[in-house]
Amino acid sequence: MRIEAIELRRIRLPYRAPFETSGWREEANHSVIVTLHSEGVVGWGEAPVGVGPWYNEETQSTAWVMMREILAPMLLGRDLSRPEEVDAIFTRVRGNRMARAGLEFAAWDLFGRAQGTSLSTMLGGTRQRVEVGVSVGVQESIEALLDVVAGYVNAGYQRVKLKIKPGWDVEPTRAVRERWPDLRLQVDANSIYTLDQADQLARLDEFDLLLIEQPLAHDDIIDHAKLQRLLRTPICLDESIVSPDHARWAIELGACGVINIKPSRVGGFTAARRIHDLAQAAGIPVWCGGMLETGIGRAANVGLASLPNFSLPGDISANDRYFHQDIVTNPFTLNPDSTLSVPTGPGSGAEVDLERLAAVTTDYVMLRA
Ligand code: OSB
Ligand code: MG
Repeated sequence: MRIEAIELRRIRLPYRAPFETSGWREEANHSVIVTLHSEGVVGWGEAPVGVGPWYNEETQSTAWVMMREILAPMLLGRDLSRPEEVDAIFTRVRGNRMARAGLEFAAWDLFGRAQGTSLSTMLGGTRQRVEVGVSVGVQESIEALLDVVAGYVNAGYQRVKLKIKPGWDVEPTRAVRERWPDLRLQVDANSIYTLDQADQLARLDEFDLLLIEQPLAHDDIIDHAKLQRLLRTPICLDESIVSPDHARWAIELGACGVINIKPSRVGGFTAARRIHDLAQAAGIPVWCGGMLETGIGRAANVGLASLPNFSLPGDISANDRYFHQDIVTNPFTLNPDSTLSVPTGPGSGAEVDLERLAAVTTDYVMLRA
């Protein structure tokens, strides 16, 4: 399929409530939305970057410039025969994986829509439903946290992740565990601790957590391997795993027992599937993380999570957990068994609400071959 034109949109889509991690706060989704055009078909993608470089090095502005000046021109006019070719075309680009992923997703979606095949089928998915949970940000008080968690548990979420940081770790986790003794519970530190705080992290061992996500530095693997030897709870790496090689290194060093795969963090589905496969071969379970995506990125994540080694619930909540009004007309709703149904329509299955998209667009460019 020859890439004839690419549209890029910066958007600002407000969240229902601000989302706070150990290191930053998000008020709205600030992704770059991609539309590829070929032979009368369109493919959609999302680069789920934020305002500042707090999660990784990318921001909405860096992704915008990279996509517009470097990445989109590398695709324009190319006649692709498979979506995997996009990953190969971008291998000489250093970093900027979310910007790359936005375009790579759109290529998968384009091929899926052109061929009438779902993303799940294209990737080798084996599930019709994927288990999901909800990621709960840092709250003002333990009382407020218990109210928020109760809301999600009552809505049917059977797995909860708590954001933690020094001063907001053992006690909130204890409070949630005491109130819901059987809830599948995990925590995420977003790189805020150092190895000399291992004793504090080991105090979380008593709460029967599924995993402790990214306690140490965003680019560390070595100290995580040391920390894992001091904890009973499996460490799950998020930020540190930016490529299949990083996943292999982490597994070889014993730096984690679980991997969170975010296709956007690793440059797209081709890399995400490789990480899935090599983790599976090593007996390491994976789950699909989230970046508070719009319905476009969310549908893509659900497709990916249908692969067999996604054996833990993903951070892929129903659209209404994030937005009053998303930019798609077919939002996911939570099934009673804490799952989302995998789309069966062509491509990601997301149906974009063009009017709503226009209303939240802050910058727009159309690039032609
Ligand atoms: O570390 O998993 C993370 C959101 C933004 C950036 C990083 C993370 C998160 C989440 C939310 O935890 C996951 C989601 O519901 O999309
Ligand atoms: Mg995380």
